Amino acid sequence: MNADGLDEAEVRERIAAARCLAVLTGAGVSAESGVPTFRDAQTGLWARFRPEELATPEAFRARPAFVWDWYLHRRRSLADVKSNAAHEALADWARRHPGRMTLITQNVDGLHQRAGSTGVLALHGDLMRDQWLEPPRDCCDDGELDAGPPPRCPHCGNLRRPAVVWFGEMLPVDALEAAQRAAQRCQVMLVVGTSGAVHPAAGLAITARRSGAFVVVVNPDQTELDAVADLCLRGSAATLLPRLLSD
Ligand code: BV8
Repeated sequence: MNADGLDEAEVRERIAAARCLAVLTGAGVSAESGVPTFRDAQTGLWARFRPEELATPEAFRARPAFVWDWYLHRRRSLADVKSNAAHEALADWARRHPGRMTLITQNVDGLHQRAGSTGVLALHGDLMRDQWLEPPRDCCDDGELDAGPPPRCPHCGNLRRPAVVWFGEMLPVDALEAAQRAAQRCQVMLVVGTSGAVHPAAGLAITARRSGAFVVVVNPDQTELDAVADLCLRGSAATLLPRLLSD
């Protein structure tokens, strides 16, 4: 067996022995479903912008229709997308081992939930849902909207926006606190398909390592969390996760 085989065997043994397994995923876990990652080049009208320039409250307030259309484009591209073997391996393991996995995702594509994962800690929100831009008044009713784009309250003009966490916005407190608890308590953390560039999500791997967990990066490329990991398994999520989580 080559070194990688030994590494995978060690990770499988540690997962089998772990009372608590935490998994932190990023856009790479959806790559094999055909969903472009955040680092992939944007397409079409938005090609000349980096996501960090579009996924902000300032960008939305400055160009609401342009940013709204970017989200509509991303929603439509998700309509026919299927979860892949990585999402399914995670959902299947959690079903076989109730209460032992905490799945934390930075993704907003809903593919973990589509694969059957429950209790997913979605740190960056949900691309398929909307919310009010300003705190809603009595007149704001999402059943009665002017079309826009973006859709708005016909009475006070409050805009609808995607229910995602933009850069510069706080993460949902309950999800983040639950993720931090899982990072502190787990014996093993798998860090799958993330460049580790976005905080505070990426910091969860540091918390896990500092709390004594065995941290494993699963990624075909180098990441900003490689130095935090005990082991880096170079490969794709849809190939490696079914092997690491088969028991
Ligand atoms: C906040 C929703 C504070 C929107 C997203 C330090 C501490 C705290 C904050 C900061 C900090 N430093 C900087 C910040 C600010 C900022 C930040 O992190 N900026 C970065 C760019 C430096 N963070 C924030 O603004 C956060 N908020 O800190 O608030 C605060 C406090 C008080 C009061 C007010 C505010 C909010 C961050 C959330 C941003 N929203 N998404 C939308 O989607 O439109 S983040 C976005 O990036 C996506 O969710 C994405 O998932 C995420 C991270 O990217 P990755 O998932 O890692 O994806 P990426 O493309 O980078 O990498 C893909 C990886 O997959 C690669 O490594 C690739 O090799 C790999 N891969 C490819 N194929 C495969 C694969 N892996 C496996 N298998 C494959 N087949």
